[in-house]
Amino acid sequence: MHKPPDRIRNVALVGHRGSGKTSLHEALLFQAGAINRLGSVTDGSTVSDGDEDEKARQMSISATLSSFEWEDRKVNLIDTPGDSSFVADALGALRVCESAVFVVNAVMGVEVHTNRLWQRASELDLARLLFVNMLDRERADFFRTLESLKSAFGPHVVATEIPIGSEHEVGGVIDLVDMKAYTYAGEGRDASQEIPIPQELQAQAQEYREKLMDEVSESSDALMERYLEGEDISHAEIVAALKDGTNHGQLFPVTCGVATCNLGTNRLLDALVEDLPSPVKHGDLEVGQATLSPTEDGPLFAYVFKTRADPFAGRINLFRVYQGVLRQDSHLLNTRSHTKERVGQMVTFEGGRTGHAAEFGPGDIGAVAKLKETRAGDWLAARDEPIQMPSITLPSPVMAFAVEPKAKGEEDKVFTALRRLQEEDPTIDLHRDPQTGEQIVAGLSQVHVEVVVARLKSRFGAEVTLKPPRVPYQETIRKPAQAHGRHKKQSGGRGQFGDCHITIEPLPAGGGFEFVNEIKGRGDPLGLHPSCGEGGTGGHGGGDGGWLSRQGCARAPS
Ligand SMILES: Nc1nc2c(ncn2[C@@H]2O[C@H](COP(=O)(O)OP(=O)(O)OP(=O)(O)O)[C@@H](O)[C@H]2O)c(=O)[nH]1
Ligand SMILES: [Mg+2]
Repeated sequence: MHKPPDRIRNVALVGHRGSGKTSLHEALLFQAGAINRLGSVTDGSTVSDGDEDEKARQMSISATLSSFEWEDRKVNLIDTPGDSSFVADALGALRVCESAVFVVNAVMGVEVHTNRLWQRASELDLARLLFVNMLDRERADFFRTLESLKSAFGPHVVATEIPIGSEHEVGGVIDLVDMKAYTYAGEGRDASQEIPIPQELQAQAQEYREKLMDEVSESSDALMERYLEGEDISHAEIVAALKDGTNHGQLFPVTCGVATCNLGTNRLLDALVEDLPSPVKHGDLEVGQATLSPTEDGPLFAYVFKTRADPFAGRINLFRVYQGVLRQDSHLLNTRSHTKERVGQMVTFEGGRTGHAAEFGPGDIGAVAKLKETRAGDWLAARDEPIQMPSITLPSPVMAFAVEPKAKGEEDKVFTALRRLQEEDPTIDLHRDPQTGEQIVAGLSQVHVEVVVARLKSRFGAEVTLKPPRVPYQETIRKPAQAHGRHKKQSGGRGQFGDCHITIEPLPAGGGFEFVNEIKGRGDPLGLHPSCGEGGTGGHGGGDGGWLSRQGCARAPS
């Protein structure tokens, strides 16, 4: 049985490189009981960042999906890479989720990539929570970070809690909705304990509570009136207004903690299921002519947002069901290739363990192995419908290398593997330079291309060398010139005689090639001047300097 769509939460963890997303992903899985040990990025023991190259570089390279149950909701949590070279996976995850948790480093505040991702989340109309992480680090400052968030993302960014203590003395949080304080004694699941609000923090807590209430009361005129008249607003009313504002992208609650110490993550976990929208609440998806509703009855439409190339399991496709129920052993259409696909084994990722599922309901996210044609960006549907997600604008590759197999005769193996990695990451460009004949692999940075090379070896056993690509020097016409040629043939029968005068001159850059026939009267009785024009293009190197060829040609049988 699948979870009803109103019990599902699809959440992407996004943020700048190294802000602590993978550590937070780990802490949330641990807190929810999906794993029994809190792994760490530094010793390479986290569920996400499971690939060897991720462990070696201590950074996320691909998106990782984990599904777990909390408070009778199914949470599909996607940890995304923060490095801009691997932005394709972060943008892909944002597309299929209703909500995003922005993880922000409390030392650095808002960083450049956070801005870009926020922009994308706004375009997609996603609900957003913010988690100010790394409160334990030297020079961490929650309040300075909060101000940087407000100035970057507007006044509706509002703290729902503030920390107790700072840097290595951070010890807990104060909940501004209920005005209750909690300390954390260690990393355990039950480490949080309620305490009275420390005396020295009471004024600050009151100040931030008022800021929160100002925001919350803006949600309705009636609430605003009562608030201004000094009436008590109940816990339930505050929570409902917060939830409503968050769901409609009008309010962005800020929580805080220390992911590596599991501090504050229990509260974030509750917020994921209580405050963030389900696929039902987020509503229908309009794609082209089609309107897809998260209901079980309609024909099935599932979108593939991520492909992973595995040398043993083949292609693994991560999908999101937008309408209907995706069942094992069903036959579906790939609407791009118009080919049939039989859905074999479907997979769930449950905190490091892989499980099997017989079906996925509307709004759910899962994975399927061994589809023949399907890859990221494709739709699987019950009927052939011209349906396409608006394409994501991805950055263009800037770092190109000529790639060659290390061993002779391995061309096929290397280029097949490269094409499979390209399916996994659409920002990799792979092409043959028609002028130099070299195979070029290009990416968004040096690290990006290095990762491709490392994955070729570790996943496909294909070793390559990279070289700077040869630059195909091209010639062009700089100034006018003239030439004259004569053709004579007298080997029996009627002889041939031709006389050709040609002038070449440059055109403005990018002007292409122009041929002007200046033969007057009957000077070319057999109509041979087009061949002269074609002959003219052959000498041009193809650079961007345009050129003009004028020809006066006289030809007559002798
Ligand atoms: N002191 C401290 N260190 C943290 C905290 N969260 C994460 N770290 C450390 O910061 C480093 C980066 O953490 P990650 O969880 O890998 O960050 P990320 O956002 O997933 O990084 P990318 O995937 O590369 O963008 C690791 O060494 C973590 O151990 C925290 O709350 N406090
Ligand atoms: Mg990470």
